[in-house]
Amino acid sequence: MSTVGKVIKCKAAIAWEAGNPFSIEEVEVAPPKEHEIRVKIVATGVCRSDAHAINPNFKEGLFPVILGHEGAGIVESTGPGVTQFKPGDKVIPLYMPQCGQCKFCLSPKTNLCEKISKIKTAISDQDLMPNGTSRFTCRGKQIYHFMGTSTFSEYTVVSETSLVKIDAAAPLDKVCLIGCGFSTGYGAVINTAKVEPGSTCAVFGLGGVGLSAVMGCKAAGASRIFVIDINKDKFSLAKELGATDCLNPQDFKKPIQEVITEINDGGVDFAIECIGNIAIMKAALECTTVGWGTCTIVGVAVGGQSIPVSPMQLIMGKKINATFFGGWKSVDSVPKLVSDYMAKKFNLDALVTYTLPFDKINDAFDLMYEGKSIRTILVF
Ligand code: COD
Ligand code: ZN
Repeated sequence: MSTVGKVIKCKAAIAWEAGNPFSIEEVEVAPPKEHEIRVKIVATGVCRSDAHAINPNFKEGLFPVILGHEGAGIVESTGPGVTQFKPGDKVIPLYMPQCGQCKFCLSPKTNLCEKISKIKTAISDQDLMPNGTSRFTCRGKQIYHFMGTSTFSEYTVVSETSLVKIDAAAPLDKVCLIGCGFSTGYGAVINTAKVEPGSTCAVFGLGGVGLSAVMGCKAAGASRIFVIDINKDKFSLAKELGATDCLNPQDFKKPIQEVITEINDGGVDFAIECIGNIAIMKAALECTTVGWGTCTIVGVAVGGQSIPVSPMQLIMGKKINATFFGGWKSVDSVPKLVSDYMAKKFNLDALVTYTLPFDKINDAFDLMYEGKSIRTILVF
């Protein structure tokens, strides 16, 4: 029986409050309104940013909420006015929309889009649909959306500017990683840092984002790729993906930035911070060479702390920049990234440590907290 135009009852993981495990519940998902699409999520990754959102120190989170922003699925139905999507299309929800019309979309200088309504605090943004209401209810309560995607639900509703159609042959349990982790790390290197052939790089943090940054450094032709992590279990995969020097800061008496500047002739050309720790952001800037070193920040620190940057570092020619969704204009780039994956231009499979049924979502978070997974993919 067709579900079009009807409320769908399905499974979702609800975060009722910060700091507690998810509870798998039956939720009601309303039909899509104007310029909205209801998507059946087939697979979703679990990213550290989902963990940030339920961290009690992260003050911006709204509850109860359905998290998840690294998903892939199939269009179930479309609301009035939708012309670019039809039922059956394979799609990736986009936490960074691309409306194509705002001053940011019209500029080649940024991948931001005005449709992120609270553009200054993008990370916890898009907690309701653009008309200010939710499409989710559970036990009679309205449930917040998350990043405009809410992929921890068997069905979700997204705005048409937060969705893109991809190759019908794409394996959704892999390309979901293009919805966040891969694109964020790889794009930070290619689009934001603009790593040059023959250059030296340091990637801090070897989660899904950092390892994707390592892949980006390798693809850009870096001659030496330092990787830094306190979990040495991450080093073998980092080496497979192109790392040349693996450093655990706990093995050294000196700060890691001093170690790198000593080994590498005064510092590296490019440093990429993929942890979300302000002390490491400072170290990343300091491990770059004077003259032209570039530090690219990917992480956001929980609790809204600032980076203590000495102006002398900048006066001596170092640069600091940052990236959101790897600088990709999402609607333009995600289908191309999917095609590149299908053409074996990069390796997403290496990032998938576990594939688990959706009901195991709390186990997936535990594996991440314990440092035992790069990515766990949950499948419905
Ligand atoms: N020193 C060295 N390594 C460390 C340290 C430390 N002090 N602390 C943690 N690490 C290592 C961990 O062992 C782990 O290997 C790695 O850092 C972090 O990996 P994950 O798997 O926890 O994280 P990712 O790769 O999923 O996400 C990293 C982000 C930096 C993207 C995330 O934490 C974040 O800050 N996100 C917000 C910014 C953003 O762009 N959000 C958009 C959607 S992600
Ligand atoms: Zn993410």
